[in-house]
Amino acid sequence: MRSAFWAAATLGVVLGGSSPVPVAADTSEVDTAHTVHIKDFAFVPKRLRIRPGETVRFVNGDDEAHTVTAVDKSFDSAGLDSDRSWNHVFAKAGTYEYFCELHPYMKGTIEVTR
Ligand SMILES: [Cu+2]
Repeated sequence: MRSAFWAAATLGVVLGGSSPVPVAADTSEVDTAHTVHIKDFAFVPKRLRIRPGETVRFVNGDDEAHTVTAVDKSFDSAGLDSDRSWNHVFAKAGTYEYFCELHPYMKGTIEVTR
């Protein structure tokens, strides 16, 4: 009886915990080589150079919410709470200027070159 109880309890923990599926998909599908950290009201690195088709992950390390918004509005993370991340695939070559809508002085550039 005890073992059955523990099996059920363990199963409950597994099912009740954070689902492992999105996490696994997250790490396998996302190219984590390119990360822009949002820290102390700045994008770090401020300028990042990548290849077409690569993904950039933006991670908000501040206690404040931020956005990652293209100047030309071609992409927008919407509000990104503390410790949240947002990924964007840059399919085409070009220079993408972006900023934070909540703090417009926060600016960054993604340079996509072949
Ligand atoms: Cu901001």
